[in-house]
Amino acid sequence: MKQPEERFLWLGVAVAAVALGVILAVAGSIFTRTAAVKEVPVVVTATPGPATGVEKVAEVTPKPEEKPAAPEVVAAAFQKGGCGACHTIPGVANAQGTIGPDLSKMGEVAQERIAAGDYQGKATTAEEYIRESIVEPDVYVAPDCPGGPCQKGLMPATLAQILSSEELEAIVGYLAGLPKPTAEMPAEEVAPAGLEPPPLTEEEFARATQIFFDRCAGCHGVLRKGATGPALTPDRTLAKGTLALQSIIFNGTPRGMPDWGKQGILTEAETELMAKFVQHEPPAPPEMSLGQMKESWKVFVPPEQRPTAPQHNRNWQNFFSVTLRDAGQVAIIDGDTKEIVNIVDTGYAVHISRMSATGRYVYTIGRDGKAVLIDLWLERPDKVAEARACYDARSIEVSKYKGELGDFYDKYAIVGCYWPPHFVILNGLTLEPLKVVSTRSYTYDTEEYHPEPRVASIVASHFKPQWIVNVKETGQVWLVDYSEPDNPGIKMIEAERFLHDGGWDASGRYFLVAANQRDKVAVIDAKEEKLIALVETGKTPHPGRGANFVDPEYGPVWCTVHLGEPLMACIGTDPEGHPQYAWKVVRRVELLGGGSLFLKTHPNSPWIWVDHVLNPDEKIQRSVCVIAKEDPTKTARCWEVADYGRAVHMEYNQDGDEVWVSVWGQKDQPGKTGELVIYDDKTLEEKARIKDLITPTGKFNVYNTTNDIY
Ligand code: DHE
Repeated sequence: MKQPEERFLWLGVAVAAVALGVILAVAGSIFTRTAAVKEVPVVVTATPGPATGVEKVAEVTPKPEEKPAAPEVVAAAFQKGGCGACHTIPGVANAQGTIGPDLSKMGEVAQERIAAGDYQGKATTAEEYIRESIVEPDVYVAPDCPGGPCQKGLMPATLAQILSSEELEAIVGYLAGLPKPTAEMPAEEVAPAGLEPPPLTEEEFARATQIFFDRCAGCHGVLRKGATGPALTPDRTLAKGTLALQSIIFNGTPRGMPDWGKQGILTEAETELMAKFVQHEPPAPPEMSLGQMKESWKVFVPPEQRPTAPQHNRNWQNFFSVTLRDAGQVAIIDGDTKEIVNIVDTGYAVHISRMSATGRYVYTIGRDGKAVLIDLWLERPDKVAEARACYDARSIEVSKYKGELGDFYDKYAIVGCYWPPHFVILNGLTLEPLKVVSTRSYTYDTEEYHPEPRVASIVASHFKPQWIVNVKETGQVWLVDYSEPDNPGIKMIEAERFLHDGGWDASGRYFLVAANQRDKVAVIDAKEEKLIALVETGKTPHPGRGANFVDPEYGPVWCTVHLGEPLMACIGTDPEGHPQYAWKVVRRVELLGGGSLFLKTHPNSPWIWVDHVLNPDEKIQRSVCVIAKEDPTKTARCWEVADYGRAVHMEYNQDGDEVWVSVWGQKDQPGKTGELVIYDDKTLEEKARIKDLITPTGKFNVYNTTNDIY
């Protein structure tokens, strides 16, 4: 494992693009800072074109080219340097990077920077300043990268060796002219004709395929058509080139792409490998038949041999099922005593646990598509059955209807798959796979065929024997009638593309699901079986299951946090009592930072808790905040949960007076693999830590999960 310093230095190499910005980022903030501080003295416009309106007072070597470079030369230079991967550069196709500073006003900002007291370099003109920032990037580091302060070493010093002097001057000349672009460039980033992907050996290709599956497919899709993350097909990636792609993979983006290199999860060589891999056509993964699923099916304890009453005296309704992500296990923890009752082998990277309608059984689903059934009534709770329903999955749910149409408690389960794109109905007590249904279909809006519409969240309706199945890429919500599993009825509701996670409102009638890349939340009325609203909430909503509370001003609301901005947004959910607020964002609360994945509350709690898992700032990543229900206008308190890892996902105990937060560490760092921190929810004081767990992420209290309390 590389030391952080080493990795940090490397950034320089990988992030060709960032270079410009780190220094040049000087832009925005410098602009405001210096304007207030001192008068701008002198600057040069040695290159024709830049409409800076600033008087020429000096000339220094090297003398820039007199003639502005042709637009296609400028465009090709930016493309070769990969600048747009990290910077926003007006006029340059797809240059909307958010790793390095925004270069929209670079010419003006360079002049301001030179005039500022803290500038230590040799430049006296905008062109010299920009050239210096590329050739010697650490001479001056700009303070305001989009994800926080820019850092030394981020902008690679190697860019000058990669670019020819003509290309370097083309970039310098163009940036010096901003904010008024000096050349009209092609609107599209185009890969030069005949460009081939960088060669990979068979072994490298196989390795990259596996890494992509483990780390990237969740957001970009196995076929790389894009969803939570953008499409990564060669028509797009070839134009970006290895250097730019590698920089993004290494550094992440403030909109939620993890910084795989910086975190040390992928090595420098692996980020380069992945940058090359995504320029190739994606390999076609295998399909899976019901017969294959049945081959993987195992029953360890048949239903007739299971106890008819709990075989222990523990309060199993207050058990927690805790994902130990990188161990391929879940820990069953007694919420009363905080003892680990058992650690159960479940399969690769369990994503979520859901409880049976009676609460007795825990159903887990791993990224490897393996479903595991755990019986909490055994003397030592353990798995009683398992089956693999696909190669890649994120969701599992059970039948929860009991009423005049029948008693379906603990009868069926459903697994929602990412690959192959299908769902599978299983026997709820044995996990025998019963029926597989493909979700391949047509996008709801343009009615185009999509080869990989993945199943995201699934919830069980309380009104009918129905599951609400969210099909991500096609933007359809499927109401699947499970009363006859061999002949499931399906009602398709058009909603919005990129459906992801969601939860019920407090009444249990309305299901609210994030269409994350569309910045919206879709509201499904489970009783009337229709879409009743699409609500724009903010950049990339990510609610987990959301949080319900009664707002002092707006009545019952359901809230979500966002990946793309520091925001909790609450939607009115009471069309009868508060019709004027129903299905509108009525409350916006600014958070500590973006990158939030989850929020949680409980009817007995005075707080709403939020995390910031994917924020680029280490301190913010490991911080949680609480918002007071009686004054939900701001965060009431924020604090760091640990001095390592990321604070992720909160869960209440059965009584709603304790909150459990995971510290998500790294499997191979002893002492820092992860832990659970337990807080008194009234006082917010720490009560206990359950230490040395391997990468705990989600945790699910039996009572709260069974009863949809959040
Ligand atoms: Fe999740 C819920 C998909 C990354 C932890 N995650 C969900 C759900 C989906 C989903 C569809 C809703 C399930 C449901 O309710 O039926 N998650 C995805 C992804 O596609 C994504 C973005 C990328 C990937 O490759 O998986 C992703 N998720 C993560 C993580 O990185 C997390 C933090 C750790 C991990 O396990 O990889 C993570 N996701 C969770 C958790 C929930 C979840 C803890 C359940 C929240 C709840 O309270 O219900």
